[in-house]
Amino acid sequence: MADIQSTNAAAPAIIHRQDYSPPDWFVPEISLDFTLDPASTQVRATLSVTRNGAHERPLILDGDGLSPMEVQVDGRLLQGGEWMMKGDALVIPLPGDAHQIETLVELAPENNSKLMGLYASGGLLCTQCEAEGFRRITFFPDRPDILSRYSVCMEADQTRYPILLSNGDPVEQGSLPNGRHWARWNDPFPKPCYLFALVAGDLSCKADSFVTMSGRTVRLGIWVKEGDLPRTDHAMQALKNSMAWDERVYGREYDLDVFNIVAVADFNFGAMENKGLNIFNSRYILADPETATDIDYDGVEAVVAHEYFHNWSGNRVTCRDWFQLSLKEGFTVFRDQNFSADMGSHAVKRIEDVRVLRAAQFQEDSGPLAHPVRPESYIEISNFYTATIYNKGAELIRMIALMLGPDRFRAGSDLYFDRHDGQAATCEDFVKAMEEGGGIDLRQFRRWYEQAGTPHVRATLRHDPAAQTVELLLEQSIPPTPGQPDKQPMAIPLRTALFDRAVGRHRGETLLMLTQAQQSFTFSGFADAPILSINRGFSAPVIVEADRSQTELAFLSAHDDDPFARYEAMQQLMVNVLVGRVAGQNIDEGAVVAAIRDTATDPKLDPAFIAEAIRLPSEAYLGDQMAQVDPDAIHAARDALQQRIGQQLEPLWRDIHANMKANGFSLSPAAKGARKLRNIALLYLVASGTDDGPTMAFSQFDEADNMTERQSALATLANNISNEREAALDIFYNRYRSDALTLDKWFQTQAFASHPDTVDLVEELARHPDFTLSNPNRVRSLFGAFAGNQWAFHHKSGKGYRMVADCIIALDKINPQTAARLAPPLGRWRRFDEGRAVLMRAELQRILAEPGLSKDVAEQVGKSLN
Ligand code: 0A1
Ligand code: ZN
Repeated sequence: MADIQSTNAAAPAIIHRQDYSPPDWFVPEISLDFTLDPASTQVRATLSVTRNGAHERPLILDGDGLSPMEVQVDGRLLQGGEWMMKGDALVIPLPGDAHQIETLVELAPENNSKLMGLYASGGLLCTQCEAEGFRRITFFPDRPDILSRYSVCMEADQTRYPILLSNGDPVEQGSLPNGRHWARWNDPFPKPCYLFALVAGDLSCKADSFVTMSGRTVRLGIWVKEGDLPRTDHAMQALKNSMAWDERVYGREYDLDVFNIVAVADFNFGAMENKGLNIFNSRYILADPETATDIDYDGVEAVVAHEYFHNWSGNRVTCRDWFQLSLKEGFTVFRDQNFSADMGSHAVKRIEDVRVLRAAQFQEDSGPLAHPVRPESYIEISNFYTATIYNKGAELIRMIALMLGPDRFRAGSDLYFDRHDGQAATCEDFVKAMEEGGGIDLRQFRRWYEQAGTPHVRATLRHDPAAQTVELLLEQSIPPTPGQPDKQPMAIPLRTALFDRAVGRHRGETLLMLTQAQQSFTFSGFADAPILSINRGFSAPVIVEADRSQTELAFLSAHDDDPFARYEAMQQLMVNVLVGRVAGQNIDEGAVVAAIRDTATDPKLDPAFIAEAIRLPSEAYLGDQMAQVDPDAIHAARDALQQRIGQQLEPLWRDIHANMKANGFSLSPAAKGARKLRNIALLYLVASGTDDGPTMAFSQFDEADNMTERQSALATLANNISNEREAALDIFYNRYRSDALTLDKWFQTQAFASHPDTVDLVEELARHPDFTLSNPNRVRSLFGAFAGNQWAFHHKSGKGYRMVADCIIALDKINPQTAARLAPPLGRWRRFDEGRAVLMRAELQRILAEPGLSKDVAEQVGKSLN
């Protein structure tokens, strides 16, 4: 494979954080004129530019695929030779310190399959500029530390595009000859160009209003296709709740007279926080009981909140450069997590968030793509919208909030927002504001931003009966990650309690700060050895290794008053049995079955919590606990245990399934919890192999008045070979084939199924007439779900690897961003046996040898091979 290097000879440029330098030119004002048309759109941009300090460097305007049709300076048309192209950038030498630059370019939005810049989606024209899409619309210094006031005029066909939206407030509109019309919008807040947006289309508005804490009325609009209007209620309620929450919890008020949201069908990510004009992937706006699961409803609420919260954490205070991305993303995820917890259950939300962190971020942190929360370098910034930047970033803020307590944390956030309002800031600015506003020294804590890798904490408890003391020895280690072989100790806050076996309680929780490689803490007054409950609430994003017997874990699973720790004890009980069995030990499942029975029958517990606690850990999580992942053995062990739990507690599952059936649909936390528990009961029943399992699942599928129960029954059926499986899949397809978001569930359920033929089924589905590479949601539903299905994807034939690699190669020609996001599962080859590792590497090498590969995919695949 020696010639691979030479086929990709031109090494792409690496951008380094240390190379940051302030801009040579500022752009305080920009006026944009769009003559919109899907085949040919003209963009005239007028920039007022000012020189930053004394230098003689020319003005350099970024472009991506643009060629200037005109360049003017101060009203004079420049001749060729008075400007030049350097790569994709436009270079204009300028004599004075302040000038007006005008450029004209032409775009073809209907040919823009990358979904970056101005593109067409389902009859709409819309934009996506973060991170570097604005340069695909017009020539501009495309970096987040250039803040400009925007005035935007759009002209378009009145019938095809009756609605014209942009950032800020609408100021004027009018008709034109030839069936065209125009509208002008002004945004009074200076913003970076990644927050620019426009939308043109035939849209209907769900309208509402919100009165802010200072008494201003804000007009709210959610813009969708007319037929989707009935599916916007939940998003609107979530928006109003978010606005009220940010006022109450952070003292932050909305600042424009209008707040608009638009739903689009083709979108690379979840949504985008453009100032005053959020653009959403429609899956995070549209929801009704017929088509959306409870998870979908929660996703809508969380993403609406996330984008809204960015108005302060991201827009009013933005990022100086893209290395600071977690400044806005980590903080905003932390804010949306707490909002969702306040709207529902704190315990369940924390469990869900930790599950996501472990599934996505811990895997990233232990593989070839590991990077710090504040990275040092990148090739393609789109690849850095990662679980580390978002979810680990949120955990860092959570630790700061824990160490400070609510009042001092609020003092810190107030200082941060007030000090940096209207600025492009850094992670360091945030940490300093927390230190000063909250009164804390975060010198050592800063390492969390610098060092990649998930810290391991070994906890050993030593009891001295004579002295009646216990010593807790804590040892931390951080594994090497790419470019960081040696690590310094981190400051790790661990909420800890010691339980008295006799009384089933602890004597008060303490927050231990582990700051050294090894540290010991002594507690007195313990005649008997207590049981350790540590990292309660998952207070730090670390892996704890504590030697606790199955008896001790069973004790915690019954008595721990911290719901996360209680859940964790249950999970660890199950992990011990499963990992032990995969390693060939015959470990008794009695403690697991008893703990599940006791938890499921405890009347004091919330059904939503019970559902989380009694679920077996995922196959992927089990793989993470092993030195080498054995997908087949893990699947077999987990499946067998699931069956035993199903059989041994069969009457309990039948009871729960009958008792948790609701009378009518509601979205209350209690109703959602009941559905969650009922679905787990069905899963165990079917897993037990009982004769009527498939018919019970089919009845639930058939009779459900909501998608949560219907899809869950379908997913349960999809795992096993049965006539009911085929019937339910057919019915589902025929019922929802015309609704893209719901049809995605049909693809996803099959791709994620624990079925022996999943690999072949996915291959067939990729040829299905409803499968398309041009819609990112559809691609993720099939190949994203499949690559997350450990047993199926790691089929030892290597067929799964080949299919995903084929998809990446084909998609890269259309949409590199979405293609690159499918690569990381192939990069985990070091975690598998030699046979699989060789096959995975071969696919990575095949991708890398592809001529004309995007830098998005080249970066992910290249790093994965190193
Ligand atoms: N800032 C958005 C995420 C986002 C990033 C890049 C995009 O381009 C395709 C789109 C969205 C957020 O955090 O929600
Ligand atoms: Zn965000």
